[in-house]
Amino acid sequence: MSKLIITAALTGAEVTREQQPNLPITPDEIADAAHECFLAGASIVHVHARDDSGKPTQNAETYQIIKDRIEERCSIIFQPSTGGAVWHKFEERVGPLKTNPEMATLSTGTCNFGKDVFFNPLGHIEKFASEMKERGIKPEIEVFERGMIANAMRLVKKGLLDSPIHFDLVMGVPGAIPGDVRDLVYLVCSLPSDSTWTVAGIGRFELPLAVHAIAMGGHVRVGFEDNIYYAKGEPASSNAQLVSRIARIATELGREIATPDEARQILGIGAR
Ligand code: KMH
Ligand code: ZN
Repeated sequence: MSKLIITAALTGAEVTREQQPNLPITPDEIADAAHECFLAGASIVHVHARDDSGKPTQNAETYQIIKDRIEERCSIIFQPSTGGAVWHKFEERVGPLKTNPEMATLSTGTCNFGKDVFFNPLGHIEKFASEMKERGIKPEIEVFERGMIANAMRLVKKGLLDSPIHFDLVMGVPGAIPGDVRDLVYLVCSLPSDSTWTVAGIGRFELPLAVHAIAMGGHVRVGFEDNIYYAKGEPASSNAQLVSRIARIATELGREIATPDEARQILGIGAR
């Protein structure tokens, strides 16, 4: 089994300071949180930017500032979101790709997202994929439903995505695939055999799915984007607290933690 890649999803587009007082919002807060998570064992940081008022933004300059500040602090892999918020337009969502990150997310299908719809028609998906391919950015395919795996494989057939593919199985979003262990097994059994995968369990699904992924040879994403609690009714004190717990459990289970360079190697990202 390879070493474990832990991704810290620090901020997201949906969580507010009212819900989680320790949510990192400004570029310095995000960079400090990324550094803390790096020290706790994370090798990838998944980033959503916010503007000065705390509203989600896909502005390229804001992402560039965050990327620079993270790079000043540590070598963690910077993975901005192209998903943004459900109300961001396609033209806005490509913004962070202009920073030429090592990785970026790419959602390969439309799904319900709470009361909203996360809109990803095939034409948009192909444009994101070709932009990432041109810039040499490794996509992380965000899977909210089984059909999104099939759509990723269509991108491979069209020459817009290289194998092996790295997937993030986002599970437990209200309106999309649930977060039960049988759903995880179903998705993992549906992946091309040479894939790498991580799981992002939403809310109460975060911890049980993470533990199963560690045992199954997958990787793990945690952080305030997905879950703001450490335990039922107990808000987490920081993103790093959630990362530390995963590192501790993995170590107990005999799974070593990957450094950012080891994660680059596992994911086939050229060292820069
Ligand atoms: N905020 C969600 C609507 C991604 O980062 O690529 C989409 C999302 C996926 O978070
Ligand atoms: Zn995200």
